[in-house]
Amino acid sequence: MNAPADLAARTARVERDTRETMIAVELNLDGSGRSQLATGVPFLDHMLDQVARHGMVDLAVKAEGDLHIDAHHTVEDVGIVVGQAVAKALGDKAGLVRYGHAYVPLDEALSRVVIDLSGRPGLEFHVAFTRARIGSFDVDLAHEFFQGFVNHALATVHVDNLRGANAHHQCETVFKAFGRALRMAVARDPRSGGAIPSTKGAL
Ligand SMILES: [Mn+2]
Repeated sequence: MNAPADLAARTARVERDTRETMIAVELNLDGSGRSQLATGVPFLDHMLDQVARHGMVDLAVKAEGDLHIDAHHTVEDVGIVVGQAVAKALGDKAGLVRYGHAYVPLDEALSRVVIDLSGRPGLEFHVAFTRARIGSFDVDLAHEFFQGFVNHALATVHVDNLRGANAHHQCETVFKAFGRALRMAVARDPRSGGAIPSTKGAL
C-alpha cells in the first residue's frame, strides 16, 4: 500500500547554475534537523545550520559561487534555491498549517519572524545591525538571503530584530526564529482534513 497522499515525503532537490553561482539544495521538510552545508561562506553555513536544527528540516546545500568578487551572489542565490526547494517540497499545500511565528532570544538579542506561505512574495526586514560586518560577513547579505527566499518560496516573511547589541547574536536570532517559524508554518494540520488553508481554495 502506498502511504496516504497527505503523508507523502515532502522532499525536494533543486539545482541552479548561473555564471555567478552553481548551487544544489536537498530538503526534507519532515526531517530531524540534520544539515550538510558547504556554501563557501562559513557564516552562512552557520546560519543555515540554525535553520535546519530549529526548523527540524534536513538541509543539504552545496554552492560554488564567485567568492573572488564577494559573497553577495552566493548568499542571495542560496536564498533563491532554498526558497525554490521549500516551494517544490510543499507541493499544493494541502493540509498545511500555512502560518508560523517565533520569538528567539540569544542573551541580549531578541528577534521575531512571522511567515505566511501565502503564494505571494513579500519581505519586511527590520534589523538595525550594530556592526557592518560579522567577521568577514557583510550584514547586508542577511537581507539578500531573505529577499531571494521569499521571491522563490512565494512566502510573506516579516523579520524584526527587537533588540540586540551583538551583531552575531542579532543575525543568529533572526535565522533561529526563521527556522522555528518555518517549522510551524510547514507543519501538517491534523484537523484540516487535507484542505488547502485558504478560502480561495488555492495558495
Ligand atoms: Mn553563533
